[in-house]
Amino acid sequence: MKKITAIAHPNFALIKYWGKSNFYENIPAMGSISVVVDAMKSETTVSFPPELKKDTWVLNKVEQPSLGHLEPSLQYLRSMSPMRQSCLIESTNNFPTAAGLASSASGTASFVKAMSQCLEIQPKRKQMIKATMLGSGSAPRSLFSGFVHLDFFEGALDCMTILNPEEWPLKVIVCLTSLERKSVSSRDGMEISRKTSSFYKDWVNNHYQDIELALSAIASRNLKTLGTVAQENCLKMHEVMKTSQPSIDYWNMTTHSVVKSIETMQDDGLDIFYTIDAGPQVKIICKSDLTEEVCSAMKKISGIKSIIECGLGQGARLIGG
Ligand code: 2P0
Repeated sequence: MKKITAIAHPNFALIKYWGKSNFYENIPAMGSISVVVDAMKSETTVSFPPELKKDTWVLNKVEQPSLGHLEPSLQYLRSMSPMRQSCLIESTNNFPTAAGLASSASGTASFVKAMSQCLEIQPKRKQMIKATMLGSGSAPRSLFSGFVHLDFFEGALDCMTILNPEEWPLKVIVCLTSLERKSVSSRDGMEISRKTSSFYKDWVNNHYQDIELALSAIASRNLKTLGTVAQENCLKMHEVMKTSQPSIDYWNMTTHSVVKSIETMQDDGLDIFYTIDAGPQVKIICKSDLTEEVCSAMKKISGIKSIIECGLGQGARLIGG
């Protein structure tokens, strides 16, 4: 029986996507820029056991009630192949699921990579982007390595590496402040914000400026400028969330303490910055020579559950046979 395994890493947005232009095709309303991290990963194995009666998804050893967000990706990939046998999808994450750590991005990217191979199709780059995006709007970014830009140029969608990990080997220190699943999914939250936040229009209209500034900061390896624009972009997104009705607030007390501690270090002249996604975890970006100092400061904050030190990682790929 054919069995194919792929891995993909989560990616954390520096310039974020929050809101869709097309809910049904899951098309983001704006571009985004992210970093793929190496120490965290999703691994997905796809096979077609002859006795299997229906498509089945087992996540972290627990059978799921449905294929969930993987279903639209699977349907799209199947439309390119004559194979119709029921598939078994077995995924694991080596980090907490649905807790604001981009497990849906790495999970979907590893699934699409493995399933394409299993179906013996060779999707083109844009088809891979579409297949992943149908599962999760941030998943195309996990197909690529290092700094990644998910771009909308004149309505056309593209996704690419801007810098490979070795070209600017920054560190990402992930501070886990809760291991629980988030109470509002990104998908629901984005729709609530699009429909109700009075800041949403400005958020979308001014987004391109942040993208441009971040792209030039990355091209010139300017951490200070990248940090300023990324941190502001993050705070704008959380403002859009908070001004939604009902208000969405993913931060907990420890998130606030971590942010305060980072701001103190910034005031002391440390060239570091943070970003926070749809969850309470804080990701700190810095050069490698500051990793130890930042980690030891974070370890002193009560409420932190664990700290994951990451470098920049590679895009989704097949492993083994
Ligand atoms: C991002 N996030 O750009 C933003 C920042 C969270 C906050 O993309 O609805 O799991 O499946 O497309 O991709 C997380 O949302 O949501 C996300 P769907 P996804 O990384």
